[in-house]
Amino acid sequence: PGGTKERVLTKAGLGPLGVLRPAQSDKRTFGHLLVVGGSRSYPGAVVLSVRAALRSGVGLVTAYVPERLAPEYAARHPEAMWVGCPETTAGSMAAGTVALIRERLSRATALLVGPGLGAESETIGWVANLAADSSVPLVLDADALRAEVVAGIRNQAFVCTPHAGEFQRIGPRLFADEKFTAPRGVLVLKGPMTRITDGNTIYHSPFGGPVLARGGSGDILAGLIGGLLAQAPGDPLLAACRGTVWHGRAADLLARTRGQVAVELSEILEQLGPALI
Ligand code: NPW
Ligand code: AMP
Ligand code: MG
Repeated sequence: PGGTKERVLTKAGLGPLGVLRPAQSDKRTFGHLLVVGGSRSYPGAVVLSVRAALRSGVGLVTAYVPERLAPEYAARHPEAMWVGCPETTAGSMAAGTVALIRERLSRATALLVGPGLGAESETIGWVANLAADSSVPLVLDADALRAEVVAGIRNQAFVCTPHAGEFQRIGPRLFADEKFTAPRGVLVLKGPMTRITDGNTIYHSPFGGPVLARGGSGDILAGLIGGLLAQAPGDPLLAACRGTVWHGRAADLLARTRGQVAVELSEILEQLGPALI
């Protein structure tokens, strides 16, 4: 719309992320992120999101995944609390999952839904209900990026992180809705030049390059933004901008030190610490 301001994000956009944590703190000081994702078809994505969230500085991460996947995930990444959820015959999370999530929702500070979730109608149905009446701010990514989910969001703050295909699937018109005006809704439109907007200002991220053009990059970004939102639930724009800059700088460092080709995406996680310096 006319009058929209544009800004380029810089390293300064990371703010005080790299400074020491206050001495008088405990895990509750840094928020509690719930992550909902995973299916038999896409078992890896939610692990990448959770691992990124664990490195975001968040105090607690609880992940809701299909029950058959939970034991192995817990063995590999015991820092997160993995909750095994009932499955459909095709291996996505079934409707009974929503009751398990609601048990802990009142103690959570942000909710990330979507990585590896799958597209089964039963699963998308309860996800839409959860998004509609969530009491905490949301990050919607991947399979949760559907018109029926986004259209149902009511008053809570939220961040949507679509790539160009998911943006088209939701329908760009929905993003023109008034709910996408500050401070509630934030759109992170991912691509070679990721753009972020709260409806007032468009922020361009110059960070990250084609080393990110491989499966799983977006799942890591969603975990980071979710972890940052859980630490500052009142500011979805800050979480979206900081997460995008942090992710992009880590990718730039990875490409510089290890090249763009013979790398695995989880190596980005090792660069998140150096990316803050
Ligand atoms: P098509 O059909 O590919 O030509 P999807 P996804 C299009 C999980 N992952 N720019 C696409 O086009 C995710 O978390 C698991 C523009 C289709 O029309 C999700 O749960 C991984 N268009 C699931 O996979 C690693 C693009 O968008 C539409 C585009 C599916 O996610 C990989 C919808 O696309 C992945 O993250 C782009 N960059 N990309 C794992 N290790 O477990 C796709 N499209 O098929 O719903 O999108 O991103 O593959
Ligand atoms: P997804 O498709 O959900 O895995 O998200 C891909 C992530 O990688 C997003 O953060 C994109 O901005 C980023 N990405 C993919 N390709 C490029 C590229 N060529 N240059 C910069 N960033 C990219
Ligand atoms: Mg994705």
